[in-house]
Amino acid sequence: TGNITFALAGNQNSGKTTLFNHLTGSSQRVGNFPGVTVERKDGRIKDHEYAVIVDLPGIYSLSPYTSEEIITRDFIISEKPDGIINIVDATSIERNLYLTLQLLELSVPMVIALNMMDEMRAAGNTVKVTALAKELGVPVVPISAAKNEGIHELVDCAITAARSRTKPEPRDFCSGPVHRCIHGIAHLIEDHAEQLGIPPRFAAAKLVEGDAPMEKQLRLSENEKEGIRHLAEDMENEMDTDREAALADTRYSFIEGVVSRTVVKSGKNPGRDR
Ligand code: GDP
Ligand code: MG
Ligand code: K
Repeated sequence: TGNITFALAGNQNSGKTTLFNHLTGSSQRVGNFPGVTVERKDGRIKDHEYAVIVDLPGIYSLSPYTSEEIITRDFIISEKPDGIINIVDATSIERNLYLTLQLLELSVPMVIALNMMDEMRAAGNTVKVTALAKELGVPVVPISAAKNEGIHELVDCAITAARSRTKPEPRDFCSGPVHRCIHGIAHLIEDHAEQLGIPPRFAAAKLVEGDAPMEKQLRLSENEKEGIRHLAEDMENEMDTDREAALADTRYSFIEGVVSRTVVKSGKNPGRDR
């Protein structure tokens, strides 16, 4: 059967450390990611000693703005973990799903650990977990890291996804001009991206955002860069907004749709998001 490696990824304050401690108990090792002072912790999952989990830094996106964000995407792209456990704070679900959408595009088996369910319950709010999983194309396991609830189910689900190499079912997060732009660029850079093991759609979205490290990594020709510029400018003209805003708006409107169909708030205690 061999070893399995998981990456644990999520926003700051989503409960990542609390979950990591429950998963690994006392088997943690602390080091640094190569070349940077960002802490790297890994450990073996209790009762599943063949499964190693690496705690990635808390981040909000996979854009190259901070070394934490770059480390996370480089780790997933180059070390190719067998699975990602994406911890999501259910009480700030809109903001947390922004990272989730980008992680999904990395095409690695993934499970969402929907955390803080105790707080959701206390506020009288519920999440239609099965519907959420269907909308996102990956399993969702409700947990409360602080109360040690749902952890076994999460581990079983993550190991099953990793062993069966079940990748997220592709979902189209964008429509109209953004869709045309991303698909046009993905087509243009497909060969470069695939050679490097980077999913073309992920690379294309990053290029639309003007991601300089990604441009360099892909070793694009001047012609290709010109083609990308054209596609992005067409989109900007059609949308009457800049490329980064166009992409962020598209992601957030997808998320708003998903959340409106899957999160039921009682109205008593509307929580942090609203
Ligand atoms: P990190 O920044 O993602 O590593 O988050 P932490 O594990 O440090 O948790 C942030 C805060 O949320 C801490 O005060 C935790 O005790 C709390 N927390 C974590 N998980 C849960 C949970 O399931 N329910 C509740 N109510 N609080 C939680
Ligand atoms: Mg932490
Ligand atoms: K909290």
